[in-house]
Amino acid sequence: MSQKLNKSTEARVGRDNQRYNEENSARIVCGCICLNESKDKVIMISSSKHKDRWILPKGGNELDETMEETAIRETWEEAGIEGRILKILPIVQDSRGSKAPVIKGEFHPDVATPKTEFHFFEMKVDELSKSWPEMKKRQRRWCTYSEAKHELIKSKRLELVSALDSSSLKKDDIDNY
Ligand code: 5FA
Repeated sequence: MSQKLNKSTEARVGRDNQRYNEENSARIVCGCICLNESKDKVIMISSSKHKDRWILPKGGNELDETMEETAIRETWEEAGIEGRILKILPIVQDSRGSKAPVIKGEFHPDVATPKTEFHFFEMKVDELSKSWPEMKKRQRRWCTYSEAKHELIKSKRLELVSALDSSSLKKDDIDNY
C-alpha cells in the first residue's frame, strides 16, 4: 500500500468533490480505527457538530483520492495522527436505516446529509502531533474498547460500533459500563 500523507495545516472543506456510490447514491466516507502498539486502546475524537459526542476520525472520499488516501488524510486533519495502515475492514452501512435520506445528483449540506457507506482501515499509531488542522474544533483521547463502545452507543453511532468490532482492538471487561 502507498500510505501517502500530506501533512496539510488546513482541512479540506466542502462537498463539491464528494464521491457517491453509483448504485444507491450513498455518500462514501473513509476513516481509521487508530490503535496503539498493544492493540488495547483506540483514539476517539469529538464530533464537530455535537461537541459532547465521541466518534472516530473519518470523512468524505473525494474524487481525486483513493479510499485509503481519504482515510489517512481525514485521520491527520481531524485527529493529528500519523501511522501505518495495517488492514482494510469490512464496509459498514449507515445505521439510520430508512431515516437516512437517499439523494440523487447534487448534494446540498444545508438541506440533508445522504445515506452513508463507511470504509474503515485499521491503523497502528506512530505519532500524535501536538498541532493539527482541526485541533481547535475537536478533542482527542485514547479509549479502551468498553469506553469507546459506551461513547459510540451514547452518540447513537451503531455503525461505528460495527467498524470497531471488526478491528483487532482487544476487548476488555464490558460489564464495567
Ligand atoms: N450522521 C449522523 N448520524 C449518522 C449515521 N448514523 N450514519 C451516517 N451519517 C450520520 O457528522 C457528520 C455527518 O454525519 C452529519 O451531517 C450527520 O448528519 C451525519 P459526524 O459524524 O458527527 O461528524 P462531524 O461532526 O465531525 O462532521 P464532519 O467531520 O464535518 O463530517 P463528516 O464526518 O461527514 O466528514 P467531512 O470531513 O468529509 O465533512
